[in-house]
Amino acid sequence: MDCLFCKMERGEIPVKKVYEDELVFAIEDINPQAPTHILVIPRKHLVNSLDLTPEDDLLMGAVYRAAATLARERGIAEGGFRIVNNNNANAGQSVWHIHFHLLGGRHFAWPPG
Ligand code: DGP
Repeated sequence: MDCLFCKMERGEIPVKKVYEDELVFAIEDINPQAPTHILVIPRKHLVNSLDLTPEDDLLMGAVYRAAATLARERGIAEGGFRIVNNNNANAGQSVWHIHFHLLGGRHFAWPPG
């Protein structure tokens, strides 16, 4: 399949995985928006949250646990962090394989831009 994150998952595009388990892997974002900016990526190809079905409930738990593990490892857990999932055009989704941004190491405004 001609999908960037699927190619990374299969090892066809070399990328440093900073975390991986059976269900997800994580990489540093190429265009970081915060001192810590990691993408947690399900191995399964789903376009975005709209593709989730009940069989993905375990997968979503794995996503959030991986992000929390990485937040602790990177020392951003106590200070605060965000987990962001962009869905479709208005949200700015640019890669069409579901992924979750772990952002931390600075203050974030609310509401988001
Ligand atoms: P989104 O806009 O939510 O679809 O986020 C896609 C993110 O993927 C964006 O922050 C940049 C990142 N990205 C795109 N291409 C690559 C790549 O080749 N390597 C890495 N590490 N990140 C990428």
